[in-house]
Amino acid sequence: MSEARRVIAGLGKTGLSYARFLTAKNLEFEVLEDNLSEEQRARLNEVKKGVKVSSFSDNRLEGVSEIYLSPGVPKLKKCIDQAVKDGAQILSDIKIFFDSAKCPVVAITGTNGKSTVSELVSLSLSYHYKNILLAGNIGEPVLDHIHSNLDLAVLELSSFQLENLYGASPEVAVVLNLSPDHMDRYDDLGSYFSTKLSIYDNCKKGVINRTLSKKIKGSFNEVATFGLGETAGLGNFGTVTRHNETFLVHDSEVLLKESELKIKGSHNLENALATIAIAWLLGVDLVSVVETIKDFRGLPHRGEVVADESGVMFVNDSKATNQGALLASLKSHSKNYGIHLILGGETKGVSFSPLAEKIKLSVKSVCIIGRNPQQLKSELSGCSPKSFTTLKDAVHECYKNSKAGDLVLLAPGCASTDQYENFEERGQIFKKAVLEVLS
Ligand code: UMA
Ligand code: ADP
Repeated sequence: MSEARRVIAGLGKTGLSYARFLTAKNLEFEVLEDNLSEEQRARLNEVKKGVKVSSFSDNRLEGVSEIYLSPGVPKLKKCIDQAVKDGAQILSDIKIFFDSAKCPVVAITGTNGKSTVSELVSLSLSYHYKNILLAGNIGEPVLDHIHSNLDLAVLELSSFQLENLYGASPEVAVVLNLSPDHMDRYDDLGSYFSTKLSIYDNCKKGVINRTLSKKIKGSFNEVATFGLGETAGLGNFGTVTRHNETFLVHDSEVLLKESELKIKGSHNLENALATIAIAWLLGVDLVSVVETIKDFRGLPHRGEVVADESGVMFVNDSKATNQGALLASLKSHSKNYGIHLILGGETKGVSFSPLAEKIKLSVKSVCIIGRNPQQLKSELSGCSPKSFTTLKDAVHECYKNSKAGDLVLLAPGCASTDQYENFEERGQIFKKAVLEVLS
């Protein structure tokens, strides 16, 4: 009998983790990759020599029985879709992980705040669980940890990863929030939102953002809710403001003051509340969780203060890769600063027209970056934007126009992949440019 024909679709981080996984099992495979770089070939060779690599268009996938899909490769891509119709099975790293996990899994999704909450959950539960895995969309492929002896897995899951979950059952699941993103992948907002919400389909315990409760139809063994504003009842986490001080509360019990948090902005209050709600559903004593949240300084490239010189502040929010994150960033800074905003990049099929008025009211000036500035220039024409080919030039322009009390803010509202390897590279280039203008 001939051996099953397996292909790995996409040779990024996930693809290489599939290669390691299959090689460890002594199974043969081929790779589909449209942009094979020398580095990718070398990294594949380190795992296994002589593997056949072809582009998606060159390969008709005849007789393929298993497709190990990377999240960035849509399963509706023509050759994949045809192979599935011909009987191939799609496998995903996240599903394989769920099927073999012996520990509880906390699954975290949402348009924004996933990495922040995933990091906070794994940090704050470390007093209670010895071996915690933090992996998934945060940048760590899950398959590399499949044989680890884990007490808890915290998985950040993108909508792309949720597309192929097929009945996986997290102990606790949360959709932090929903706003437009990835319209280059989904037919409409409804399909993007329902993919995100599918995280609740088979979960045991659900953490629910109260503003989304009408959209959520799952039945759970246990539920906790979170959101800004007053709330009552066990398992409900919210905020109360008295005499200009905001408190994070569980039912009527005060947990901490907003001023005790190092991460700023109302979006981070929501992130803190979601983290505490997850910990509560896991039955963990909340005191150490709250202490960890108070100490947390935030992840790099998320509202990161780069410099505060001669009264002008520079903030790197390169991870604000969609409009929801851009708005959160503006909201947390516009009361206290005159903002010079740098935005732009890969718009992922989302129009900026609905944001034009809000941006205009929140900022002093707008600089557009990115390979194709025309769309943004026209949709944001009311904000009189200037466009720049390099981020460095945009930083120079913003600084030139700043005075004490102003803020130069990189919050692109777009993906970085039109000009950079990833959001980290864009953030590093911003930080370098800031140091240059200040030197
Ligand atoms: N490729 C093709 N043809 C295609 C599409 C892709 O050949 O039609 C190839 C690319 O040339 C590339 C490879 O596929 O070599 C990339 O695969 P991938 O996009 O799935 O990327 P990975 O490196 O495997 O990273 C993925 C996630 N990327 C995406 O979902 C786009 C990473 O999330 C994640 O950290 C990693 O798996 C580990 O789980 C990044 C991301 O941008 C941070 N996520 C999106 C987001 O957060 O908005 C969803
Ligand atoms: P994700 O992993 O979902 O991209 P991150 O925690 O990396 O989320 O944050 C990305 C950006 O989203 C941040 O730079 C910030 O501007 C914004 N953000 C973080 N948390 C929230 C939230 N709860 N609601 C809206 N925006 C948020």
